[in-house]
Amino acid sequence: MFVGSARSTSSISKNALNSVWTQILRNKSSVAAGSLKARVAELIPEKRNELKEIKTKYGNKSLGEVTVDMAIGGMRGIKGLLWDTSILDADEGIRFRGYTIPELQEKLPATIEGGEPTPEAILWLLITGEVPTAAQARSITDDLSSRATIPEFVEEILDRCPRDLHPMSQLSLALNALQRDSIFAKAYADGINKANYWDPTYEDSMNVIAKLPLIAAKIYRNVYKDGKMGAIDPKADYSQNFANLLGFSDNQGFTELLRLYLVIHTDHEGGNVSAHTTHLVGSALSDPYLSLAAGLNGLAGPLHGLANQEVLRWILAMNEKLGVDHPTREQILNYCKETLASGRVIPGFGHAVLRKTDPRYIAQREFALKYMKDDHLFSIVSNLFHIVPEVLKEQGKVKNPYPNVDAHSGVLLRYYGFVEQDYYTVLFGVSRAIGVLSQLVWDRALGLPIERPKSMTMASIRQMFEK
Ligand code: HAX
Repeated sequence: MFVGSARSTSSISKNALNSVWTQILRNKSSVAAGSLKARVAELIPEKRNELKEIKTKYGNKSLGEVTVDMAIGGMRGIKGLLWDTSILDADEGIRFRGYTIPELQEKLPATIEGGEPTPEAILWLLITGEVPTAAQARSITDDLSSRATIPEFVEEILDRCPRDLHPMSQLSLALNALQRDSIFAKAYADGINKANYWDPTYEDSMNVIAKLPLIAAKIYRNVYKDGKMGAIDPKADYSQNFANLLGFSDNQGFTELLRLYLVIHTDHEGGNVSAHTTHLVGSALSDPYLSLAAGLNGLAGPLHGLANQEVLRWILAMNEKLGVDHPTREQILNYCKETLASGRVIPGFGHAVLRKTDPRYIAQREFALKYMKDDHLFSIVSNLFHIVPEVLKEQGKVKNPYPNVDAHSGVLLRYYGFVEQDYYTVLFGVSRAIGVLSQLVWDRALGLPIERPKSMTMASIRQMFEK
């Protein structure tokens, strides 16, 4: 019945598998053999067993000490979350289900020969841990296309938004409104058995991912263009459709950039603000629409995803101030120092976990070297790559002086005529949904509990140590 069932059912009981399958049928979901959903159903008993085994074997072992500094300092370094879709190493950077970005570029199916992998392919990988075949990736394209509609009232809400309401606020608003159609919320109200939570979570998550390009493009067209938007082309891939809806249908360079962009921004383990917030809100059994909207509100902060708009704004402000397109090394150095002296951060640099240049930055730099090496803004980004770390190191307090993902994306988008920087975090949000919702499906499949860490007062900390 399932693709690859002989391999993956060997270590799990047939009864467990049958029970998940029966639950799906009872739930009246239509699950095509070989589909992503069928594969998830097949993997669930295995993963539930694995978690049970980890709890039995290691449940009472310590993952590390928690110091007062860690508790006060934004919980930096505390290992307190289960997150399976990706993991971040301070020096090496991100691995998505075990794969680095260059490995993804080599292994995941692409739309064009030798081109960037597709978000559909990484969605399959993030959910199953398995590299999809081209046909499996294509099945995701088809599935997402078939789900890509938005209700008229959501369009109307967006049409009524003032143009100066930030695109991220509009995205959050639209997601909250779309929540009316949450299958999870309805199933919960109807008394769904907790063993089945993953099924409507999966359905909602796929619906959200499918609808996001429509919402995002509607926001873009309303705020910056004439409000009119094309339709989904069922033959085109997710990124091509998104590019079409935005109004960039003839811009193949932009579409290819979008594929890279949508893949590398999906996931960055569980502790970052957008991922952790989605997981936290989801842990209260808020449905995927509400959980993701909360996560995206966190992404909209300037120390997180909004940094991508801030970087370009900061670079353009430098050029304007100096009245040049090609600032000298000396001029850039002074501008960085002025930024720091005015009590602001240099956007796009630094990271809470990474201690080396972000591989997501490197992937974008390589894209720029391939397609736009003579662009004047790219040359500024290249200069900043060398100059900013010197300045930050000199300051002495920054733990990671190197560029992060947001230092590069703006100039790439701008090169292809996508110049509206206040919108850039929306693109990040569309991509981030793919990662955090993949994990949310597993949160529900594994029955992870409501999150509730312990907080302390200053008095209680004193009491602990001054007794
Ligand atoms: N410019 C100036 N100062 C910086 C800095 C930067 N780029 N990065 C860190 N610092 C400062 C911190 O503000 C902090 O100062 P105080 O002690 O005065 O509070 C000090 O250096 C130590 O900070 P840290 O431990 O090195 O860094 P944090 O883990 O506290 O913060 C941040 C990590 C990413 C928030 C930080 O590096 C920063 O503000 N960077 C600029 C904004 C940015 O690019 N954000 C995007 C990050 C990646 C991401 O999430 N993308 O979505």
